[in-house]
Amino acid sequence: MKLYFSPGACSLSPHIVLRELGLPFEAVKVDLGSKKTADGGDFKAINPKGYVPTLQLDNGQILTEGPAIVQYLADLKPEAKLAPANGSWERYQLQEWLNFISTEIHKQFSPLFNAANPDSVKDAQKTKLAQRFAEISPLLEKQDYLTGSDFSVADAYLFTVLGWSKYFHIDLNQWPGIAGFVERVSARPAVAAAVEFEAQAKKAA
Ligand SMILES: N[C@@H](CCC(=O)N[C@@H](CS)C(=O)NCC(=O)O)C(=O)O
Repeated sequence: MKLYFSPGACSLSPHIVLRELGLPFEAVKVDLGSKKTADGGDFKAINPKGYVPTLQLDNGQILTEGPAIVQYLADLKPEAKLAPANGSWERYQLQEWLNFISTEIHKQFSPLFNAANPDSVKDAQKTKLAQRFAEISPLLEKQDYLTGSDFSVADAYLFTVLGWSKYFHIDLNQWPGIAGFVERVSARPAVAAAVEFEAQAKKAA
């Protein structure tokens, strides 16, 4: 399997999941500006949408969209319990979290990355994000992870997007549940390995 990624982008979520599962994979760095892969290939020929994460299976099939990719990966190794069984109520609750993170957090960060947006737009986005963080923080004070006591693919995704707060001077310590969550997830060996790998990949740019 190949995971097309960009250091620190939302592709960190499936990267963490691959390492948590101990699955063999090749990480292929993508330059999101030029849409070139590290070996100079045309990334848009692989994913015409031009964004990461993108997963390429050994048979050549391509899967895009982070929430779909992490569920596909978790289902390759159900015994690792990174996602509940398909069709179960708990699986729908996991999907509820993945959709929430995608639409209410991930895509609310996106305007902050666009230098062309005025401060008024960015401030409004920060207010929305703060509201979401305030909503989920109490839950994460009561339990270690989003779905309970066990780490799931939703936690990999939430951890990934929370990591962008540092670029925009959003101090996560305002929300003790969130701050504790980030500390817990950072301490997981697979997560630390993924983060370190991407830091090195960024330096090698
Ligand atoms: N809907 C996609 C969005 C992925 C996405 O936003 N990827 C960003 C990095 S976090 C990207 O590659 N942006 C470059 C671009 O859109 O040109 C998903 O959820 O996987």
